[in-house]
Amino acid sequence: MKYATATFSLALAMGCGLSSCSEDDPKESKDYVLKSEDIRVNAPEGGFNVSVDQLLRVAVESVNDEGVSYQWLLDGEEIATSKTLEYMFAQAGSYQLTLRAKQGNVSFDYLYTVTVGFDDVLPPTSGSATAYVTKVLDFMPAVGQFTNVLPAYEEGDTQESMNQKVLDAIGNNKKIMITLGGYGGYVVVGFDHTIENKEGLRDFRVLGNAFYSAANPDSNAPEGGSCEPGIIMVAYDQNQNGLPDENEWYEIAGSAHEDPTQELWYDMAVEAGNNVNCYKNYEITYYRPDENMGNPIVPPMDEYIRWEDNQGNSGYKVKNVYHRQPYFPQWFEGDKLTFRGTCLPQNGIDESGKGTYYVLYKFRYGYVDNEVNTKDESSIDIDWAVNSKGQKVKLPGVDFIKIYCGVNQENGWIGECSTEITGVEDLHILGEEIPTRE
Ligand SMILES: [Ca+2]
Ligand SMILES: [Ca+2]
Ligand SMILES: [Ca+2]
Repeated sequence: MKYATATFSLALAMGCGLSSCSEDDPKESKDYVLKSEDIRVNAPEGGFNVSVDQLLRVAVESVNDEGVSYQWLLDGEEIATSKTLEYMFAQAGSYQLTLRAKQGNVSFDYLYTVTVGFDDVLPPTSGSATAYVTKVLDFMPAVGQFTNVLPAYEEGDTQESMNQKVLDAIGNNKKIMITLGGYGGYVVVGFDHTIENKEGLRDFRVLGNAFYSAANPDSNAPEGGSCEPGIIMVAYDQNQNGLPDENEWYEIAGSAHEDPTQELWYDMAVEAGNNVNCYKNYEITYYRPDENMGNPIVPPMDEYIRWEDNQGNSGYKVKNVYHRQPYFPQWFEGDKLTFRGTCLPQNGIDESGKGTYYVLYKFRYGYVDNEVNTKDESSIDIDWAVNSKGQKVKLPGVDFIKIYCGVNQENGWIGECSTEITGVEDLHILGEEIPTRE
């Protein structure tokens, strides 16, 4: 009975569509009054499932479209005003889709969940694939005492020649150290194959130079020393264009992403007056210092390079007496450098109380240059990747890795917290089986 009514009304609505009536015509639109049950969407149980970059088409069945407008909202933001929705999702994750049907002052919302993932099945990794970095796509360290040194900048160097120097250092298992400088400094690397995300296993390791301090005055302290965490982003080349597109990046959610208060040194850092917030949309800008305008700077210099962040903080990066070269990347031509990302709690504490013994404490897991390379927690499970909303996504594998320094902190005479890297290893090609965390 209901079906017959719907068919009849639909025919009427179509007839109306062919003639001259419109929703602007008050005489005609008052004949039909929209009711909630007049709109139907054939949604699967548990919501829609779709793959990244594939078309989701949602058709609406209605009794009568007279004076009725349709609006589609994704997580509350309008994405379409057509009756039938056609939409492609650029990022994996879970979304709330709302259909809003409106007639005059009458409005009904219909809510659906859309789960966006990947349906790709990776071909087996070929026998000739190497476990190590084979490409460097970008490299921009932030201000730091080893910037322009690791690797060395020489007059005339360009972004391209610096990328090549980084590849010569950390590519192909050479294991020569590079620095990312202070917060935000980054490198983007690629491989000759896709690093597979194997179920239940960690998949790759980024090598750093983290070590534990041998003589912490606080003998009860948790593990720490020189832990200078870099945050990892991963990209699966879903569109197969050989490049990491903006929408293809996901961040590895390490322990402080999950809950910074669980770090074993958290209370100590609070007591030391550290900034222990974990900022999700942090942004910092460093301003080129005067030495680039022909004024040599004689260290030490407390007010060397000015910085500002988007949390209302600002200050200067210092130049120390041990490293006298410019700390601002010399092949970069602009007057200021801006970096964005997650900013981790400050993990450095002066354990001597007089500025002589700094300990940079270890985060529990999920970062680079944070755990000794031989320990399991230096390795990463691709399953820890999250989208910009912090939702877990299940990538089939990873073609590109970006690493950026995750802490903005100066630690007295030892200088800024700066992530160092010597390479990346595909654990599956090396035959290392490291179970993921519980
Ligand atoms: Ca895995
Ligand atoms: Ca791509
Ligand atoms: Ca380091």
